Amino acid sequence: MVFRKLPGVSASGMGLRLSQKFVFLLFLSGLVTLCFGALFFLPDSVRLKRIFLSKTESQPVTVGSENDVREHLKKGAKDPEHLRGITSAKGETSTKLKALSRKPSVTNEAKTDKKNAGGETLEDVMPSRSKTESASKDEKVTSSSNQGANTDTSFDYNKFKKCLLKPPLGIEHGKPSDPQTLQRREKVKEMMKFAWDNYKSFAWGKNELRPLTRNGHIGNMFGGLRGASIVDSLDTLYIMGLMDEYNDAKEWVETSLDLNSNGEASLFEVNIRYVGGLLSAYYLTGEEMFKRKVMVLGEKLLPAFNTPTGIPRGVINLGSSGTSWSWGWASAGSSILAEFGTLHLEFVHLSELSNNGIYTEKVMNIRKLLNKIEKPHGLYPNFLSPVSGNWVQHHVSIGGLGDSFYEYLIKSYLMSDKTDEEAKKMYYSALEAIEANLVQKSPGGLTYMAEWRGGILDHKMGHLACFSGGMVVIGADDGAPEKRQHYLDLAAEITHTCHESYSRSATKLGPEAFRFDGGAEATATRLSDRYYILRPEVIESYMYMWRLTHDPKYREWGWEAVEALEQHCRVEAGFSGIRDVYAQTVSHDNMQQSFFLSETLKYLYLLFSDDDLLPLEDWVFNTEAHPLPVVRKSCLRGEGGTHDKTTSK
Ligand code: DMJ
Repeated sequence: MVFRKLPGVSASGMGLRLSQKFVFLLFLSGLVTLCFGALFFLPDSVRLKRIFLSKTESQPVTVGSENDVREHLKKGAKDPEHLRGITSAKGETSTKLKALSRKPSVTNEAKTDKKNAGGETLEDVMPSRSKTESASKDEKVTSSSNQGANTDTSFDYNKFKKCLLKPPLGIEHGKPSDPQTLQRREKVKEMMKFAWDNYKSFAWGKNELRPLTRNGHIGNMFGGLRGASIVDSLDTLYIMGLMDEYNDAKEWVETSLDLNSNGEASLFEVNIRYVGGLLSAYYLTGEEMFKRKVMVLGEKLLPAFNTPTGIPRGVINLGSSGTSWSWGWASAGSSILAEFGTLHLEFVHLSELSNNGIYTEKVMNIRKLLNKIEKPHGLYPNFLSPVSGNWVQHHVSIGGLGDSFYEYLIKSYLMSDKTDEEAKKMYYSALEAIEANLVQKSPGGLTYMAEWRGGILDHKMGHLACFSGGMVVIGADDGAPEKRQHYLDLAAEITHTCHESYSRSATKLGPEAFRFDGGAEATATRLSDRYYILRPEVIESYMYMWRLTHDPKYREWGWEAVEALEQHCRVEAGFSGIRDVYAQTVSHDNMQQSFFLSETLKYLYLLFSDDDLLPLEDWVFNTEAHPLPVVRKSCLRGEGGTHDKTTSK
C-alpha cells in the first residue's frame, strides 16, 4: 500500500520527533487505562458500564436506567405498573416482555424465531434418548457445582400421606352427585383435553401454544426453561383423571425438561410455575423424579438472594454465574413486592423436602424485613430497594405488583397448620389497612379495591385484584371472631363486583382493568384495558366462595364463564385471549397462556366438583393454582397418621 504525502505534513508522523512520539503514546495509553478503570466505579445502572462489562461478573447488577423505562414507554405502556400488569408481573408471556428485561435473551428468541419461520431447533430434532441422557447429565453437573444446598433428601412420602386429614382426591375424585353439575364438570374436562391436545400437536415442548398460527411460543420469561404448559398442567391433568395425558407430561419432564439452562429468568415466574408445578406433582403422585427435578431447580434460584438486604432481585441468570438484576422498568433498581413476596409457600416446601433450612431462611428474612419496616398507613408499597431495604415509591395495589404478597401471608398461615402467628398478624393488619385506605363503594353500590398513590386514590381495579374475593373468604374464619361475618360479606361483595365486570361486557368476559370514575361502574374506559388473556382470578374467587358458602350462584357464574370462553376464546386449535371484551366480533391474541391450563380450568373443575377433591383442610393453592400440602410438623416428625387410609387415593 502506498501512503501519499499530504501537503504540509511530514511523512514521519506529522513532523514529531521520536521522543515526542513516545511521550504522546505514553499519555494516550494512560488515558485509555484511566477511562476503562473508571467504568468499575460507575453506578451499576449506567448504560456504558453495562455495555462494557459482561453480566457474568459475580456481583449483582442493577438496571433501571431512564433509557430502559423510556424504551418500554415508547412500546406503548402508559406507566410501568400498567406495563407490568399486561406483561411480566402476572405471568404473561407476551413478546412485549422482551422490552422488560435488561436485554433480550438472544438464545431463546433466536430459537423461537427460527421455529416460527418453519425451521427446526436442535431441541426439536434431538432424539428423546439423547435428550434423557443430556437432561440427567445436566442435573448432575448443576447439583455438584452449586452451593450444596440440597444435602439430605430423605423425605418420607408415606408418612406425609398419613399426615393428611383426608385423601387428596376424595372418595370418588370429587364426582358431584347432581347430574347437571357433573355434566358441567365433564365439559371443563373436555376443554382441558382440547387445550392440551392442541398444545401437544403444535407446540410440544415449547412454553405456550399459539393457537391461530398453530405453533409454539418460548418467550424469555423462564430463562431458557421449556415446557411451561407441561409443568403447569401436570396436576390439572392428574386431578381430572386424564391419565394418558398426565403420563405424557410426566415422561416429558423426566426425559426433556432440561434444567441446565443459562438464560435470564423471572424468579417469580419460575418459582410459581415450575417450582410450584413440580412440587404439587410430587406431593400428589409421590414420583421421586419430580422431587429430584424441583430440588435442582430450587438450588439454582438461591443466588438471587445475594443482595445487601437478602431481598432478591427480579431477574436471575439460571446458569452457574447466578447473576441477578432488577427489571429495567422497576423504579431505581427496585424489587417488586408481588415478586419477592410470592416465594414463601414454595420455599418452605423446598426446605421440607430437602431437610435443609436454607430456603425457609431466605424467605423468613424477607418476612422479617417487611415486618420491621415502617409502612405508610400500614400499607405495603409495591417497590422496595434490595440494597437499602427502603420503599422506593408509595404506590400500593392489591392488583398487579402487590397482589400475591397478601395472598401468601394468609396462605403461609394456613399452610403452617395455623402455627405461623407472624404471617397471621401481618395478614390481618394489612387487610385492616387495605380496608381503611383502599376499599371503596361506587355510587352504584359496588365494592371495589382502589389503588393508592401516595395518599391519592386511583379508582381502578385490575382483573388481577379479583383474586382478593377468594383471599378474604379463606381468611374469614381465623380473623377476630366479631369480624368473621364482615369478612364473608366483604369477600362476597368483591366477587360480585368482579362478576359485574364480566356481565357488563358484550362477551361476558372481564377486561384487564375496570374503573369507577367518570361515570364508569366496573367497566374499562381505556382501550388498552379491554383485553382478556384467559386469566383465572375471577373464577378463582368463585371457586373459593363456592367452597366456603355453597351459594349456588357461584356455580352459575362459573358456568357463564365457561360459555363465554367457549364462544369467544375457543378457536380451531386451542384457546386464545381476546383483545376487546366489549367487541361483538372478537379479535384473538393468538396465545394460550399456561395459566389457563394450570389455573382457569383447574378452578372451574374444582368449582363443579365435591369439596373432597383437594380438601382445603389439607391443601393450599399457590398463586398459580398448584396445590401444596399443609405442613403438619408434629405429625411429620412423630409417628404420623390421621386419616382413614382405606379411602385414600
Ligand atoms: C398467574 O400467573 C398467577 O396467578 C399470578 O399470581 C398472577 N396472575 C397470573 C394469571 O393471571
